[in-house]
Amino acid sequence: MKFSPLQLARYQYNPKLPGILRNGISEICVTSGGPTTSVADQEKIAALFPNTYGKNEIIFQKGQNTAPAKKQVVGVILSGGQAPGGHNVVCGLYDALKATNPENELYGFKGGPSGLIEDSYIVFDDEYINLFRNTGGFDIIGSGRTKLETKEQFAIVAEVCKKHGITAIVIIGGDDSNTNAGVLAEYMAANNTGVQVIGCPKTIDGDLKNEDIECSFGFDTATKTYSEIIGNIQRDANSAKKYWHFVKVMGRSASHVALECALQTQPNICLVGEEVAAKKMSLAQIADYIADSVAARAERGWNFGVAIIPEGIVEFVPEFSVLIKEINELLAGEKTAQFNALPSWTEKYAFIEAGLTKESMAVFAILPQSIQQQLFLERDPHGNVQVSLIESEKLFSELVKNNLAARKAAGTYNGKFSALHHFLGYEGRCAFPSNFDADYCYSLGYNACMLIQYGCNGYLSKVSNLSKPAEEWVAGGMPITKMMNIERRNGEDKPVIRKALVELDGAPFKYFAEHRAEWALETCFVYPGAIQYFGPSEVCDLTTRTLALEKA
Ligand code: FBP
Repeated sequence: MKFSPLQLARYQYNPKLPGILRNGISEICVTSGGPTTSVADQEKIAALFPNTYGKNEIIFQKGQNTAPAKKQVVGVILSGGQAPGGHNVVCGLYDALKATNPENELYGFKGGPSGLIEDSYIVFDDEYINLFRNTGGFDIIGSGRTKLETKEQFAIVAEVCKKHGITAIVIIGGDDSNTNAGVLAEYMAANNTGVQVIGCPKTIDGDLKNEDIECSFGFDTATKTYSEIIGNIQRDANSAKKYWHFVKVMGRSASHVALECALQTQPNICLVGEEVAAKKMSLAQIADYIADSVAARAERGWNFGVAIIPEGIVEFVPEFSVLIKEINELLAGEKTAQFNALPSWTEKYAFIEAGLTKESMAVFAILPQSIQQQLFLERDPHGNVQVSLIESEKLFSELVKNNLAARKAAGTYNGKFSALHHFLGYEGRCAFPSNFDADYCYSLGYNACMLIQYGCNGYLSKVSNLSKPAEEWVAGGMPITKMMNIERRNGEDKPVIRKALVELDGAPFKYFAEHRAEWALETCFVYPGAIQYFGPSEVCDLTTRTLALEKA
């Protein structure tokens, strides 16, 4: 294997732990933050989780470690999309286990939750773990999107644990995976398996956060990576002065990533899905809003600019959501085959026109043909439209182009509009973790081991006070049931961790809203540059603007 100089240098980096976890293991004791209740639907959640509901918050402090000195065999899985820092969660967990008792063992189940079901694993040792310290990716054991949610699956997991003498499982995942971790914890307790379950908050989307979890890991590095690229594009735009760049950034539903990138780079436009939904904006209104900026800048002779589009935007546009629902119904069951058998797009178009309501047809008609075809041709195995594949950056640039053509015809616009498109997603998910993510993730893993030592079950590893230097971070754990409420999923009431969307009365959005009119007209671009791993702390240890504003 060949290693880059940066990878070799990163192996030597010592992630910073919260001050409290820097004491020797024997000097970490527990204090209780008091009993907890779920954020909503308390009675229902309490009834569903009789063994794990209402437990105390855990906070670690300096003092005599009173945890029973029992040997631990722990299993770990990575679940869902990659996020920078996942390797460090595993490394922190491994190091804490070995520091507690060199006999402790860590099993890594391969390929995500399915590895646990299929009993596919490796047992970590120093040599293997050392290859992954402070590196991006999830390739240490791989990841997957299988959901652990049925009683049958839980029974298999309990069997696998029994077979290897596993005493605890750590699930590193997003809101869904940690919801399932909570349900699995309840199952393990109800069935007296003696297996504890601990979760760790992961996702670049940033939508697993609440009053306890200040941010999910990976968001920091991914948004810094995207912001570097957006900054570079902005500098190119400002140099060549001839293109409008439409940049779509990942974030399946919430717009945290887009908003954070906008706060870091100050583009001319950034759409925020949650605002679009709140204002019930139509596609035409959004296009008009962007075109206003293009036209105003053109009047100053600036036929260039940058617009950030969140990946999940179209689902927030009410008329578009209705259109998607109608298309899904139009092609339900055998009708897909009927549609596919039509020989030409003209005939397909007539079929669509006959099947959609007048309102949805009006929305469909203004879409560029490439998007229209995408909606009907690229479908998931259930026959549904694959919304995440819609090239919304192209959709909006095309709608803006048409809007500007109408303005030109009316004599109100006389600029030039030439658009380029980018999608920033996978580029950011496996980057070398920033110092923040390297430190935060290592701390989450180390802390998870402490929670296991102290017998916790159904807890999320919690490291907080993150806008302060790591020395001042607070370490502990929060019962997963505290973050739950009841939501309707696939026609059923389910206990789930509430997904955090962008809050329109939150400080990050408010800051953006106060400045965006100026950014839309002027050229206020900021060029953040690449993540720095070595150098002054004020450059290398910066947190996100979102966290800084939320905690200001
Ligand atoms: P998680 O919620 O599992 O962390 O993944 C989020 C994400 O990165 C989204 O931003 C993106 O839409 C999606 O994963 C892409 O998934 P896939 O890797 O399966 O293409």
